[in-house]
Amino acid sequence: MKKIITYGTFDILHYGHILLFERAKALGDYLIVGLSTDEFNEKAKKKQAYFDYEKRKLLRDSILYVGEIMPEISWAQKERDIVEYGVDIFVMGDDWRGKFDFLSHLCKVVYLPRTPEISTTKIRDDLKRY
Ligand code: C2G
Repeated sequence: MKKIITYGTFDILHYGHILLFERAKALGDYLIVGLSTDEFNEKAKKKQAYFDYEKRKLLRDSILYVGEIMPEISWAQKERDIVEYGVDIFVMGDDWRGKFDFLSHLCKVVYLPRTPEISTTKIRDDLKRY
């Protein structure tokens, strides 16, 4: 079974996230999502998600492409996760291109094109105008 892993906050779920899940899953058989915890968002990413971790996790559980969710609590957990989960492919959107090449000694690293016209920030900004 070919395992894929990806990480993110996935706040205010939108089709850009779902397309990423779909394309990541298409690379293998089982997709693991490292979902950024609220604490990791606040401390490391300096951003606060609109939905808290439990709600963001619930949305993911309903998605066909996602095999399982685990918490992303630090930038440094990826290497351990790849080994412990027996991951074959690490996937991120290409806004991260190059940032995770250091993982290529452990598994294949793939950057998928972002869906350009949508983002959680854009949704939040657009809603402010209503
Ligand atoms: N994404 C995408 N298209 C969009 C928006 C996001 O393909 N329109 C992808 C991003 O490239 C990323 C994933 O969806 O691979 C999750 O995006 P975010 O929730 O914004 O996560 P991010 O803040 O990039 O944090 O350790 C990695 C980090 O947790 C990633």
